[in-house]
Amino acid sequence: MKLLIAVVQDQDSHRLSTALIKEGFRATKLASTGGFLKSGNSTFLIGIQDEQYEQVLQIIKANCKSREQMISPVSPIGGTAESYVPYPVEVQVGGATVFVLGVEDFRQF
Ligand code: 2BA
Repeated sequence: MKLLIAVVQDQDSHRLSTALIKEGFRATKLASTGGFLKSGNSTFLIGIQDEQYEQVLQIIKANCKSREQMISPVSPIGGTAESYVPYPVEVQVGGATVFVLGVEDFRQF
């Protein structure tokens, strides 16, 4: 068994959870915040059998899009002036960041 931890953009989270349910997968969606952009994203915990791995990856890939996002500069008052960037910077936010963990045991009571 595996546990997939998938960080996806909020714009894709409803579509992804609908697609997972439709294909018979169970998932838990957590509200999360990206450490860099400090904006909301969604983290899915998806418990699957090993042989379902490729199918779930395909579902995530098909439902999560990569997007460009602008970061506005924040005045460094009280912060470090060296890291201050005085103009907006564009970053590419991935469709999904997926961590794959082996599950030692799984119980439901
Ligand atoms: P954020 O941390 O808000 O990062 C959003 C996007 O900003 C990243 O997209 C990346 O393009 C850029 N970025 C992040 N840290 C950066 C840095 N130190 N310097 C320059 N650019 C930086 P993604 O890489 O697609 O990540 C999307 C979200 O996935 C992240 O949101 C974070 O919530 C999660 N994530 C990505 N890598 C992770 C990791 N290694 N561990 C835990 N969460 C991760």
